[in-house]
Amino acid sequence: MTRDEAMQKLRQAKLYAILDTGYAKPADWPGLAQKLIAGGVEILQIRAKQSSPEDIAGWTRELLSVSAPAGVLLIVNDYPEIARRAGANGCHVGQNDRSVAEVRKIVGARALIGKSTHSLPQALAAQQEGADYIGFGPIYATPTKPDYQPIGDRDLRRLTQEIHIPYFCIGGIKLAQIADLKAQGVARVVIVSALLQSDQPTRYAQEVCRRLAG
Ligand code: TZP
Ligand code: MG
Repeated sequence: MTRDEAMQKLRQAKLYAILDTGYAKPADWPGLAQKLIAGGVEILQIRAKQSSPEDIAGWTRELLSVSAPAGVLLIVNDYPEIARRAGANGCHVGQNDRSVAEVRKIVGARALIGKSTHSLPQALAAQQEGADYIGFGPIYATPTKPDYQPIGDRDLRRLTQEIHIPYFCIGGIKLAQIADLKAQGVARVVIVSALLQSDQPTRYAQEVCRRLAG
């Protein structure tokens, strides 16, 4: 996929799901990815905080065989070298990881680089730094990142005005929050636990997309 194609997919995407070892075992990821993609997920991330780089590289290759034919972007959390070597569409880094410029040197010009941000100043800094997209949150309290203070929805209006790269709200987002987020101008969300713990991930994703579009 060219950079332009990846950027276009990124801009169009509304629902970004993370496959996280905290909620689903990697052996189940390919099947889960199929179901999420069927429900309208357009970006998938691999997030495996306790796993070895070798394992993560293997899972990345497996998932690419599901995501790529569907035209879905696959992003690797934390490991630009793996993203590069496995041919993933990009890498996602946090505030304590390497800078966007350093990650860019590893992943190359084509790959997307996402950055986690937890405040409006961090979001502005990530945009300035050259991130292709940002995650912004946790908006609401979440067991997936229990040590983070939720930031709430108060800055979302300003984010909409001041951030010109795609931004995805994240953290404690479930179906019930979509209307509130939409009312604040939010167009894109990342969901982890609500999708991975759903009995019907396809239906859940479809309903998130329907509410985001409606
Ligand atoms: N970054 C900010 S909040 C969060 C991450 C990775 C976790 C979101 O998970 P959930 O389960 O959708 O609340
Ligand atoms: Mg990280």
